[in-house]
Amino acid sequence: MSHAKTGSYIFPLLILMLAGSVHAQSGPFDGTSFKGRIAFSSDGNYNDEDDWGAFPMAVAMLDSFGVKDRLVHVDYCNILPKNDTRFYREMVTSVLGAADRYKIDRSILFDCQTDLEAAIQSITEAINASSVDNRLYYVLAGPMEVPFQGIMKSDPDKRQYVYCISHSGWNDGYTQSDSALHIHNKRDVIPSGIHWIQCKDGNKNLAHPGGVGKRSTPQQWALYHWLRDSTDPNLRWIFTRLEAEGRADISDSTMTYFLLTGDEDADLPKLRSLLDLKKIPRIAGSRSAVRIEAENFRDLESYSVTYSDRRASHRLCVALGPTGTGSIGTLFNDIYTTKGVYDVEVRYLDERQGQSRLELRVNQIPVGAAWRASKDDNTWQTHTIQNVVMGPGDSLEVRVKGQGRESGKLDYVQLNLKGTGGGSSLMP
Ligand SMILES: [Ca+2]
Ligand SMILES: [Ca+2]
Ligand SMILES: [Ca+2]
Repeated sequence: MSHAKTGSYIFPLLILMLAGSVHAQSGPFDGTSFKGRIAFSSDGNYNDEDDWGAFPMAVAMLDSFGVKDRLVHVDYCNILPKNDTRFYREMVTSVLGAADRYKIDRSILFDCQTDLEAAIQSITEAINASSVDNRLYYVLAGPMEVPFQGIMKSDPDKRQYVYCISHSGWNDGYTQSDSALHIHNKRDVIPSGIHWIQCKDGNKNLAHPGGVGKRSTPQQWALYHWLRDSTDPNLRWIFTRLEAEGRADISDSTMTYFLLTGDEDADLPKLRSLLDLKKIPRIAGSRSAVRIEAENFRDLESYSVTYSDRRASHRLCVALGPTGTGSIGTLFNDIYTTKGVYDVEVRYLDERQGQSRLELRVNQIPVGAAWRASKDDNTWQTHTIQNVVMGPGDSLEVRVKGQGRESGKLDYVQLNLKGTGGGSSLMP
């Protein structure tokens, strides 16, 4: 892969000015107070046991950060096409057990197997209660169907204040073996007007092992013995929920850690420090790198999502349709981001069958020179445009003019922060 660098849009003096200024907290959490509300969506009733442990861990995080009063909605057991009675019973035990231990009001809990209509209604009401000063952060730890139904019934004008957070291609509806469990996928949700935020996949650091049907080894269990041996009885109880799983997998809880810290790399030492040692970590003012997956751009014009290239980030990318010309566009609106100077990476596949022309635009204006996919070696390439000044609310677009039989595949656009801008708080 090459690392081409082009363009320069601001003078070095401006970089220094921006780098030296104090930037506003871009939240939603500042280490003390959480601005807005939180909602959870979980499965656990079929297929994968991980939420039996991940859900209590996420609630324990809210408790440690002192923000559990911000939780306004929980839907769970939300795999609708199938339901395994043993899985269902264990997930209900985890959800009600966590709620009672951490004093979450049961009135905000919605069992999708017994109370689906009320679950959907609750999502709709949570969205409709949103405003510029009271945003909703909806953590998606199961399939998209129930969130989809709640979002579709909501007031379209309120969706701009809703942030859906996901980390998993499976949850998002992309799977080869379990497609029968998914009715709608995230592409049915993303164009609705909500903001879609994808953090890194928690299976890397918080699943030992990941994968349905596997068992943890003694060495893997030992990584979690700080829960078993804690002086906190609630953490000791969470360990019993991992034992019920038969393996130590709390991967979906990575999203809640990210929501409350801006840190996409939750791991066991960090969770131990927070939950057992009760230390609040440093909260990111602005993330140093924000990756916006191409498959999560709001508007795909002549582009569609392609699944299963293992070389692609989250194994998903977008490919051009037969017209050979298209674009992807979205708003830059991730959490813990700020106005600043960014190096912008565009990740694209340079196929042998053509030399497509690519161009990046910010707020409809081209930044940097257009370039061609002319290496023709069938590898993913990173093209970097340096020193782009942008901030939350700005629009991003990649325009591609296909050439030959190249399909113009795009994986992601990543913004790497070089210096932060002063002042404004920067959400739309
Ligand atoms: Ca899950
Ligand atoms: Ca090419
Ligand atoms: Ca991707």
